[in-house]
Amino acid sequence: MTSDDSLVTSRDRRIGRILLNRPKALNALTLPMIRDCTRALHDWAEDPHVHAVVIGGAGDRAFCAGGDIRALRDARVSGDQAFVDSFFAEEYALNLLIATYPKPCIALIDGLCMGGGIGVSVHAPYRVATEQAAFAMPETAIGFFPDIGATFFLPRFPGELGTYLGLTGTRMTGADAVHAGFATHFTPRARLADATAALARDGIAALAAFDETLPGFSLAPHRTAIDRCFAADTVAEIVARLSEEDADWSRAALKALRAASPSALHWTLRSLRRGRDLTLKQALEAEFALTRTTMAHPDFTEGVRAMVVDKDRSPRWQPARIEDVDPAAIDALFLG
Ligand code: QUE
Repeated sequence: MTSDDSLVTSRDRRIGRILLNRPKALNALTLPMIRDCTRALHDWAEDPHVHAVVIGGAGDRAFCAGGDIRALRDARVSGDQAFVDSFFAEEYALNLLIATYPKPCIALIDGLCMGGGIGVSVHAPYRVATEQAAFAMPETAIGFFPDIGATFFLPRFPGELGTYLGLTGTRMTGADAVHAGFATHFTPRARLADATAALARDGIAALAAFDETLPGFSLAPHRTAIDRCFAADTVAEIVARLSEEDADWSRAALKALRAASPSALHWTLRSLRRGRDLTLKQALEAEFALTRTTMAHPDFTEGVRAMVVDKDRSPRWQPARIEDVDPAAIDALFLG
């Protein structure tokens, strides 16, 4: 267990339980948490008394707000590339371990779930979202790109929904997250403790009783327009198509794209298109390679400063406009 209990593992009858336990930091994943989570999963894979693993977050504000991007920014600023490499390599290895785990893994997602939090839930075969859950891949807002296997799973969401979510960082409710593919089950927060107890008593079969009637998909009326706009091959063309729409969703999308790092939008679109043809393992390898470039770019340190450290929400991107990103420089990143 981590020295400060930021990751708590326990056994309860048939299940192993993992609790992300940094509620004041919205359970954001640190490297020690990633290491402890990995160790517990390896131990339980060999333990015949453990039939399934349940992962959840402490408190009611967040399942997990993402990776510990403050620590990544600090490492970047002090030139500690070894920390940056260890963080991403071990985080992505954990994502793959969850995807290939020999026993059922169940994520209980209540509250905010973003970035690295999606990475430790979306690859599990069972993902229960509550009516208080909020899902997002908001990396372009901090000068980064959707990683943790997002370049594998977002292109597999219906139509161009994944391109829309990955570029704009739009938040989804728990119910919408089931429609999109982030989650598989929908259960009210008030029943989560019962669900955990039932899983411990009866194993994975208990989960069927915790899948309540799903409200309709709030984006259903916009699906055709989303697919039309986000099927474009360049960020500039996506912006042009959105500008032709006259709807609240398209205005919000444009606003998000204008606020995001222009470089990050280009990395993201190229990565999502490439990910269509990759396996999860290949996608994670490609993402790791891309972290080298993106972490060296000034937009990451500036984005984390503006959104998380100083919280002024006014990043100064370099370059500042989508049309000023050099296409040849982006192409060079995606060769080979
Ligand atoms: C975009 C992001 C992240 C974000 C804010 C954004 C992100 C992330 C965090 C975060 C939140 C709380 C913490 C923390 C990090 O915020 O990925 O350490 O305590 O992890 O606008 O992508």
